[in-house]
Amino acid sequence: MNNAFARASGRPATRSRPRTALVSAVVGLALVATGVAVASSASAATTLGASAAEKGRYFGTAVAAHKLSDSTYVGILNREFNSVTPENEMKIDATEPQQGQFNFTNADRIVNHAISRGMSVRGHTLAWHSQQPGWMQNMSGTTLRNAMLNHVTRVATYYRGKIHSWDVVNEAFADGSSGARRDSNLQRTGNDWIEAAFRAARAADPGAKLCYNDYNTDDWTHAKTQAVYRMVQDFKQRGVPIDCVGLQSHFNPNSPYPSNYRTTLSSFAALGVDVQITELDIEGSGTQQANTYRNVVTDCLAVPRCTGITVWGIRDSDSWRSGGTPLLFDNSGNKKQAYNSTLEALNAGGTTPPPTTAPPPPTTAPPPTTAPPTTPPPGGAGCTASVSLNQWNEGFVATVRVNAGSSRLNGWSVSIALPGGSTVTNTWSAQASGSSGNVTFRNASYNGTVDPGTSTEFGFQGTGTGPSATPTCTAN
Ligand code: 9MR
Repeated sequence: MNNAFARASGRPATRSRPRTALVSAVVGLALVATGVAVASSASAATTLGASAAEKGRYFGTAVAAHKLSDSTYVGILNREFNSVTPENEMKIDATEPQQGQFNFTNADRIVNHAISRGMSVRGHTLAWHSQQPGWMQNMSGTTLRNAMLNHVTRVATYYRGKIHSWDVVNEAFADGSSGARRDSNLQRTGNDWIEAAFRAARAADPGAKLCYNDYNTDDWTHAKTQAVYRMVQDFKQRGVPIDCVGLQSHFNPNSPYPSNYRTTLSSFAALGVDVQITELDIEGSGTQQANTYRNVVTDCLAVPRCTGITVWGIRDSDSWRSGGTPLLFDNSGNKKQAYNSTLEALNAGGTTPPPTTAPPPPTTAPPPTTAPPTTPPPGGAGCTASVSLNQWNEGFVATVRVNAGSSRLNGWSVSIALPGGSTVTNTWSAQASGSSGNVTFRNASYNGTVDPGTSTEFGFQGTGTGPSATPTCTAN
């Protein structure tokens, strides 16, 4: 990793970006024109990380620990990137599989790999409604609140000094036009659960930037974007410790790159937080994909507080949406057209002065991009279930809530009709029978018992179109 930025600090210099850097002659002229002293060089940077570092930014990727033995993967990682995000290894189910028993083995493999090479590390994620271990899914109220805060404290303390930015809370807002918080066991502990998590994270690692991270918050006109904006504004006004907003930026035909993306970035920045593009992938190919990557990078570089970009994987085959070939390297590790446009945009980029005012919020909410979840009230004994869908072009993630009626559930099964051609590829917190047509999900060993009037959650990922029919829940 030949990267002055990463070597110098080990974390992105976002509070005071370096004012001198080795930059290309073209960029050098642009910066001189704005009064910034720079040294110029005759040639442009040849890797993503080096080019981003010249702009005081990082360029990162999600990394999976089990791929660190793949020499093609590691070769690209070490050559191109100066920041990493563990793709799954720091999530709650990975780091605290049993309550009070922490496991950092796989996360440490990534952290050690990164730090020993001068890369910085984004932590993902301390508090989330999803990928909770079974013991946490079963909790509620004060017990859950305390367990969550203990988790935040223990994990952030363990990694103190090693993480440049933490996704303290992930995906806490609902899709659609409501602008509401997403219902979850954490949300039901009280609306202040997010700020409580941020305060605990600050206490545990005062040097880390603390981020709120979400998806479908890229379009400035969307209700969800506006809702997150209002929360960050409120946190800043009340002194809740928050330093950054993460825009996941998973782009695909259902959730395309919006032409007002730069407005979104600059509007959040104007609240006094950094903005980070945290899980970038862009479905498509060829020139269309290359141009969209170019636009995203150009937008980020135009906003001084857009401090870094992370792509959600290295090769297309490493992507959670591999069918959409959304990344910068092909399955063999060759650079794609999108790689070239990304590097060109990084090399061409400069910065503009920070915006002073945010544009006004839209007066009308646009239609939701995904159907809002419906939660029928559980009636009588037995159970009901509802599905919340995150759909993209070739696949989906379904989150299913199982609600107990007036009697305690001692085991449940949920039958879900999948449209023709759709296949379940991955299930968590339940066991699936079958993978297409009518698929039945039975409770896992730890979440079969659901008290009257409470609920539990499981999820699955699939290819094709997600379910639209109401699921059938059966109590054992
Ligand atoms: O890429 C991750 C994939 O390997 C997991 O199966 C999935 C399970 O939830 O999570 C993926 O990462 C998600 C990230 O943690 C949060 N934003 C959405 C990402 C894609 O689902």
